[in-house]
Amino acid sequence: MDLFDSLPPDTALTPMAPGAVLLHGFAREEDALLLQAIESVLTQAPLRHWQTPGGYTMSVGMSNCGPLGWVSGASGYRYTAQDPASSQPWPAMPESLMDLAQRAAAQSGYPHFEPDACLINQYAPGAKLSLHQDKDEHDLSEPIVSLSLGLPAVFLFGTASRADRPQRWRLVHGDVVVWGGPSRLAFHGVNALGDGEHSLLGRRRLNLTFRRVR
Ligand code: MD3
Ligand code: FE
Repeated sequence: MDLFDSLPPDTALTPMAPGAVLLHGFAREEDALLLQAIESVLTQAPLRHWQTPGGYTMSVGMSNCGPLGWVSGASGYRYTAQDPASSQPWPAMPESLMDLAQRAAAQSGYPHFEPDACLINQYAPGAKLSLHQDKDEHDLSEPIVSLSLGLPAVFLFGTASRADRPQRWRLVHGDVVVWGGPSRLAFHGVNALGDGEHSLLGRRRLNLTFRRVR
């Protein structure tokens, strides 16, 4: 099968760096279905603003679905099987979300991606994510798939050295990025979200990251 056979006809691919590829608008035509699945997760496990180990309250609202979820507190970051707010397992990962992540990964050279965690980040205008690395997952040869919905964001994408000046990329509704290989330990972050109104999501941006943690 040709690598491009299962892409929507107008999907463009942009290599961002070795191991990182931007699939423009990959999720756009299923956006309403995906949003419905996300909202159903958020009903069961509402968004919350974690404390950082340094004592700050994060401006991004977060929740999870799938067997493992990312949480933060005074004692540090970790993945848990239960939502600390309810002591219940995180909601199951909806099939539509799992399927999207696996199609995007396959398209990008990862045909066997089986995520066991999906972190849901919600940005209101002004919310931001400071430059950081994602390295709490056991097998760093596994990629991370990210889905952006709603208002556009300026994404900062550096190298494995914090000192290097990051590139800036605009991520818009329906964009999917697959991060693997040499990009997996790159420092990255999100600039403060600009105000606006999105026709489907309103005044916010959602970003989902699909990960293989264990
Ligand atoms: C580059 N989220 O939750 S996803 C995060 O838009 C996070 O909410 C961002 O960074 C957001 O940790 C961006 C893009 C992303 C995710 C993982 C990466 C970029 C990455 C891992 C390595 C390099
Ligand atoms: Fe990250």
